[in-house]
Amino acid sequence: MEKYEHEYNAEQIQVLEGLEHVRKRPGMYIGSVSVRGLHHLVYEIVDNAVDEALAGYCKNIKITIEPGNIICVEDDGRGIPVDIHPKTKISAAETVYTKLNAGGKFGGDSGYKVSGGLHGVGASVVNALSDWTEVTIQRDGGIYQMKFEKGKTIQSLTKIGDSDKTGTKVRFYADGSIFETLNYEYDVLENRFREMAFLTKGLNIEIEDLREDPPKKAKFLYEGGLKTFVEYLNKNKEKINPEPIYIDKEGEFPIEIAIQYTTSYSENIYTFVNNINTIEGGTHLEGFKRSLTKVFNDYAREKNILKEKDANLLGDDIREGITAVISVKVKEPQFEGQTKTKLGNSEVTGIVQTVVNEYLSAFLEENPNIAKAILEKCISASRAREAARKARELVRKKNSLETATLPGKLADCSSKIADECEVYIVEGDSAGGSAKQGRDRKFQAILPLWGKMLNVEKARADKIYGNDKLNPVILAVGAGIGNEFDITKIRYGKVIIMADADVDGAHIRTLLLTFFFRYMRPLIENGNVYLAQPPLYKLSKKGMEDIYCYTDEDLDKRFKELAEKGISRDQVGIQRYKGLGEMNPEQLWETTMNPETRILVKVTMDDAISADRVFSLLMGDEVNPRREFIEQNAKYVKNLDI
Ligand code: 1YM
Repeated sequence: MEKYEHEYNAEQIQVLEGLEHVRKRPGMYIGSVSVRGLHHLVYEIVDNAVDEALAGYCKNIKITIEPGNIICVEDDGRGIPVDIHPKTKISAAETVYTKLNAGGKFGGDSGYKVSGGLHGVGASVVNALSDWTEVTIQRDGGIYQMKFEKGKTIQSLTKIGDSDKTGTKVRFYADGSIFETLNYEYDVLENRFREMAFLTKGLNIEIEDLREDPPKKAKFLYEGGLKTFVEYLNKNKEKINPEPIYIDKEGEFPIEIAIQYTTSYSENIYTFVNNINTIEGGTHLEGFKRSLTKVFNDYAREKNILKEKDANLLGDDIREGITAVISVKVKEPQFEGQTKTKLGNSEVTGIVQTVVNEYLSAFLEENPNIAKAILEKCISASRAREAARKARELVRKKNSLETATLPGKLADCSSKIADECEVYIVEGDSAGGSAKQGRDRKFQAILPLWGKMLNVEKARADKIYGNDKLNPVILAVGAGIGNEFDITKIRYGKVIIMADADVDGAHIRTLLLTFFFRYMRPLIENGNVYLAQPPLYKLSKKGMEDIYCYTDEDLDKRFKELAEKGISRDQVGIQRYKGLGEMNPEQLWETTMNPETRILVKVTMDDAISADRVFSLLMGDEVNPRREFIEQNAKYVKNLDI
């Protein structure tokens, strides 16, 4: 017995060391300590509740952001087991919250719980990174509670009452000494929970933000699963098949797929493995693509839509205008790739392919009109691809004739080291002129654009290559477009859009961002795209250095500071900048281009799904949803962050 007592303590010490390591190296467990990592804490706890829903025991999950950035997650599942765990000699619930990797469900078959990578690292990591955590469990007729501070048990699991209900409630307050911010972003959480609800048919997820008065809240429950997801994604697009093609099959492993074609030119396929967005794709996507290409080609041949002399349609042609969501549940997923979001399990390809083959060929047979409409679009995509190839060759030939492959308007920098180089894409010739004179020509290049820009949302690739506004951008960046885009070839580490802070500027910014999003997406994903922030005001007074203000809040703050020094508003001259062109080269350098003093906003794409929706909404054909969006977001539009 003595010996056991000793081992028990050793175990406990090991537990503490495990969580201590989480606190020392949080990035290893949750990716980062930015707001992203903070949100990760919420996902970890909600994941446990969703697992309980997938196991068939939980119907409702509620997430509350309480005032002061406290998170509360509740579910109506079985409740985390409260019995004493034989190995650790503490309750199962306390073990889950204090032992690293215990979240992998030692209580029974682990089902589809994901191990490894950033996901599923479990409740103990949340506990370790929280100032305090409080867990309340209703189970076996009782209410049980335990409390922790910075991962250490303050109160072991204790019965505090009786109840005939079951469920788990977790409240935690993240540790402000670990995270850069404790401010949860409601919109980001709402998007993720909507996605989770789409992915888990029949699960009711509610979110409420009590930090605001009145509280923000949303409720997601989709009986249609991925079918509803695809309808949501295509809300602002014109559909070819009004009802999504829908596959839901429990075979060797669960496969759920929804497909809807639109008249747009982009391909939007989102894939998930165990509810995790596999951004880099993998074997499930591979199986899907192979099947799609084969089934459509076979059908087109059989029905003589493709004649004997015609070449097969390419995958790219068949996927033009497609919106699809693929979700598979795999027992032991292997995640590969740079961000560990690429499914590696090789057996998945063939299984997905077989399932899609069977459903899709049956669907085409039963819906000949839809099949015909989709194939017509594929064939015109194929023709456009051929035209694009010719356009591209023409551009290449022309460029090689001129020997220089760089656009004439580009004022290049002298350095050739991409990492230290920047290109400013500037609206208007006069601002371009100031920028050229004001820049540091060693590492800053200037590309002036003028006139009306092509809306890529309404154009195919063949129109892009020959376009006199976009072609200089493609050549300057130097890495191609679309499937041929090669991030290792970019000529500048920073691609900076510099446009006026007015409506026209916002328009050109959105057009360029749409172009980058649709045709050079890795450039955004890799964090190479920036927005320059020119000042809105200049304050000047004799004997005082000029002060530049970048926002209205900034202006108020500066006036307050001046007032403290006894300088009143009417003693200072205030100039409002309407456009970049109003600044002389020195001013433009000082305020907007000098790396020491400028403000750059990095364009990030946390969420390709919302970005796609926003772009098709801002740039597409449907007018009403666009008006709605602009009305709802008017105050944010100037800081459009996709
Ligand atoms: C608000 C967070 O954690 N719910 C939750 C967690 C568990 C169970 C039910 C559960 C699982 C099992 C059996 C099982 C967990 N249990 C464990 C462990 N909500 C939340 N609801 N009974 C209940 O998997 O066999 C880990 S999580 F390991 F203790 F079983």
